Amino acid sequence: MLKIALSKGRILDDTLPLLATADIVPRDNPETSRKLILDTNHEDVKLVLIRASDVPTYVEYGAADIGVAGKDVLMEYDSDDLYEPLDLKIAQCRLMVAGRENTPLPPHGRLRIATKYTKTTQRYYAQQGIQVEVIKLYGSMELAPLVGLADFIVDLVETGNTLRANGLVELEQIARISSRLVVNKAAMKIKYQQIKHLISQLQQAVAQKTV
Ligand code: PRT
Ligand code: MG
Repeated sequence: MLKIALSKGRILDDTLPLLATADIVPRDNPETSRKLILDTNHEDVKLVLIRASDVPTYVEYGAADIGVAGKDVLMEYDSDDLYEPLDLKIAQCRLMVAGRENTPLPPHGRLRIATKYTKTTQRYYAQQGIQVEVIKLYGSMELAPLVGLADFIVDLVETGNTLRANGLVELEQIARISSRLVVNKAAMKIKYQQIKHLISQLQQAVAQKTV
């Protein structure tokens, strides 16, 4: 049995065509079904639908053998216990520092950064020897600089429309983001042939798409 963890939304939308090229097709429509475990055209392959940020956890603990997760989520999860064998080149965006143009230096000295990527943000500034105060938010990061909660935000940017609509600008790029295939280390050994086969099929599917 091979369990593949995916999250609804853009990752599922972009992964299903790749899986289809690898001849894996869910029996029910994942967008409309309320099932969390979906059968596929293969008796021994199932799709598990979970939150994007939970995918690394399921795969690390072996509750799923394989998963698809954004590099942003993987950087924040920061585990040495996951294989990351393939860049699927889907759900592409960038992790950015953003803020108001000409943000005045904070009177309190230390920069305050609002983000849901607290570890990644700490690491990014620590590498530059800059001390910051990171404020954890769960959504609507763009609001923080507008109401004085933070000087800057760290968030994903795709078109830049969300920033622009809120009068914010991109300041620094922390990383380019795309979704990656992640594999449980034990599963990679025990189900080597099956997983190896799937990886090479997905690899071809990605290559076909980017030609
Ligand atoms: O369920 P949970 O809250 O844990 O997950 P989620 O809401 O982050 O899931 P989802 O489906 O929104 O995102 C899944 C993955 O898609 C992310 O982890 C990224 O790797 C990737 N991705 C690609 C994006 C974007 N592009 C993106 N534009 N994730 C989010 N956005 C958001 C961004 O946060 C911001 O609010 O879109 C807005 C910016 O878009 P633009 O086009 O206005 O710049
Ligand atoms: Mg979301």
